[in-house]
Amino acid sequence: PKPSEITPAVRMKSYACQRRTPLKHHNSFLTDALEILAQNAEFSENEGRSVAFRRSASVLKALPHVVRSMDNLKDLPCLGEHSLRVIKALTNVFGVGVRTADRWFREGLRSPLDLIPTGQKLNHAQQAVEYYNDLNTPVTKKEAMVISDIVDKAVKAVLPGAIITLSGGFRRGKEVGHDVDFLITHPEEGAEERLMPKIVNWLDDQGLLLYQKTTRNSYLESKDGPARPASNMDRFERCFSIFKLEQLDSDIHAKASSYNSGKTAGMEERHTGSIWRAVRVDLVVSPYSQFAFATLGWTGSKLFERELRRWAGQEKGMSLSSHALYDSKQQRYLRANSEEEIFAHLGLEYIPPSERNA
Ligand code: TTP
Ligand code: MN
Ligand code: MN
Ligand code: MN
Repeated sequence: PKPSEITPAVRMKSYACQRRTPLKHHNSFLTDALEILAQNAEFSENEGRSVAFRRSASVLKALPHVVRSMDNLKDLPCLGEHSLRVIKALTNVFGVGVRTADRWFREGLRSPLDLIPTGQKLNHAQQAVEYYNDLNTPVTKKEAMVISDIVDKAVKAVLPGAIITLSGGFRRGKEVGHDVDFLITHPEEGAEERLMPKIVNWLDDQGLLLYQKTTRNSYLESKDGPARPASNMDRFERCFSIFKLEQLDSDIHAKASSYNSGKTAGMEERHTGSIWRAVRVDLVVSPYSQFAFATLGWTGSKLFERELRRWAGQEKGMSLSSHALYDSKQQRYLRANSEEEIFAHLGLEYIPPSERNA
């Protein structure tokens, strides 16, 4: 090939938390397929394979150019045999690849019942089935902003002085999400205890909740040891909820088909003309002393979080969770008041939220 056609080899660090991963990158057609396979592996409970696919997708997201041939992949980390085979197939027969990926996605579609935490009453589950279509319609940034205002009002009504942060994908600059995530704290340590039931009651009184399941904070009574929860789940007081979001006129006309009207959804009688949709919202309450860790932990992406913890453990002998950072050598917890301080403790260059889309 002519020199101009040769893509220069990219030196890439092997941990996602050492790399900058933008939201918009050059290889979506490959990373979409790899992530569908990752999801498939997850459904068949093959966690190892799922993570392997996610790692290779993440490497391609950080590449500054489109992958055009297998040569472009020389010396890149985390590309295993399975991933390479998929990439090879897709780069060779691009059109077929995309259609195949589409079909995999449809076949692997989750059951609406997955939305419901186990042990719920059946009528709750049945309701969730009705919201399934809404919940599969991406939440826009505009809708996230409306929900932000509602959550802000609710929290400040029950605890003046509280601080509310939009976290998750919207904090990373995503235009759409599958839900809206919020982190709540109060500068006075302890003032946040048992806050969630009050927030939930306020929202429920206003008729803003279709579903909610609150889990109590279990950090103090947990026996997990320093900064290391038994599972990846954290132990904050948390609410898995479905909001009933009134629609703006302009949005109804734009996307009429994806919304429920009061009558067809079979819900209790509402004002005539009231149109709403269901939106998944995660609320998390953190004590002030853990807020920086909670913010880092709830900003994502999930792979970025996983890689941060792997970096901490394998490269620094530290243990990171959404609650704390423990230094095993010094045998003590390292405090932090900001995400910047946590990156510094970990010996990492600070990566802003918009570049944590690993
Ligand atoms: P998600 O809301 O699942 O993902 P997202 O906001 O990145 O993307 P989407 O647009 O699809 O909603 O999770 C947000 C972050 O919260 C993610 O980094 C993982 C973290 N998280 C926890 O720390 N603990 C948990 O129990 C869950 C479910 C998520
Ligand atoms: Mn989210
Ligand atoms: Mn998600
Ligand atoms: Mn979430």
